[in-house]
Amino acid sequence: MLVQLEAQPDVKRRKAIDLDAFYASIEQRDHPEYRSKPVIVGGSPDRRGVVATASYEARRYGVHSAMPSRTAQRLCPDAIFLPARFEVYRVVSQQIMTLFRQYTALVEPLSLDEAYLDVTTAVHTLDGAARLAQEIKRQIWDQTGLTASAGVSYCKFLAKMASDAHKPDGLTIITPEEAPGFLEALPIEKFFGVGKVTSAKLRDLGIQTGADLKLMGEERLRDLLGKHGEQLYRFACGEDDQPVEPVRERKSVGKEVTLERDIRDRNEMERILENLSLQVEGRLAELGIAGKTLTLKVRWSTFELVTRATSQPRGFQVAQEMLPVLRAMLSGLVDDKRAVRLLGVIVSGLISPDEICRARQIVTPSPWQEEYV
Ligand code: DCP
Ligand code: MG
Repeated sequence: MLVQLEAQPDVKRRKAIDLDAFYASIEQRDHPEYRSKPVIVGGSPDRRGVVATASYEARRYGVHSAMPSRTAQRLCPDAIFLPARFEVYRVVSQQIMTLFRQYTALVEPLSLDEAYLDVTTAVHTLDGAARLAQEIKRQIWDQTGLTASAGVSYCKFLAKMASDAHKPDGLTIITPEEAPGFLEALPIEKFFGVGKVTSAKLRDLGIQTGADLKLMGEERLRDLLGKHGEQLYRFACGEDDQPVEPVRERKSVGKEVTLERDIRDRNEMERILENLSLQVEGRLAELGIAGKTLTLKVRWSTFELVTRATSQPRGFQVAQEMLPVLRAMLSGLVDDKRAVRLLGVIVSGLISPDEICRARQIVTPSPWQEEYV
């Protein structure tokens, strides 16, 4: 006789980690003279810009993200306004995401400075998860000189709430026992996905906290807000079974084109490769990365596929560097007899432009850094 035992429902261990005043902290890190001062990163107040973020010193004056810079200046006249340096922020983002992936493969980035981690298999208890969060926070500090806030709980929604609870440099655990009390007291605006419109609707009905949401019941919330209402009710009850969905780490950047008609003309192929490498250059610049290996992909009219790759320690980041190498690889492949139906250019072995600069031992900025200023 086989007796199947119901598996003990396992408490998942999830956490959210979010860096504090991300862009502004990086500026303070890189410019010691701005430390302990109100720093605002974003558009200039003279040019109708908006605030991307503000240091905690500036937040004390009421400055926050998405506020017109002019308003921010009025609230905090001593604020130091700085333009964003996205290429630097991207490098730090890659650093922290790589760090997270050393602890679990289940990393779901939410933005440049924030991710969910599922550490259910790495640790056995929520306390263990909290110790791991402490260790990750320390690693972030050691590797980047930045502080982060972490939230640990059994689901994504509560982990996120927990990470916001004690910013900056916070670490908050919400256990299954603590969750109902925490949620009952939580103002509705703090519930994930509740914006101005929803909160106004709810406040009109006298609903102010999680406890009120629960009292209102699933049906009435569904009538009022549709599917979102159902979700909100489940959140208020501390139920959220959304898995942490990892985004695979990017391994390459490539562009390819299937030609409208098969071609034999070498000049035409080179023109297409130039176009493709410009597109690859643009994508690399957007992502703030470069790569050590350049691959040429050719599909013959017979559908047979061939690739040729070249690596160089100084890396590839702009079309100008890719083209001579692509031309050389192309010469080794094509002859007058066979026609080509597809061409592709791929850059892999991705590395940050910083590493490339080091490999080239140059001190000048990389060719496309100016784009972001
Ligand atoms: N950001 C932006 N515009 C917004 C919100 C954010 O450009 N409206 C950018 C700037 C932030 C970064 O994204 O530094 C991360 O966003 P967060 O919401 O995590 O905000 P911060 O990290 O700046 O502050 P906090 O300490 O509240 O996380
Ligand atoms: Mg942040």
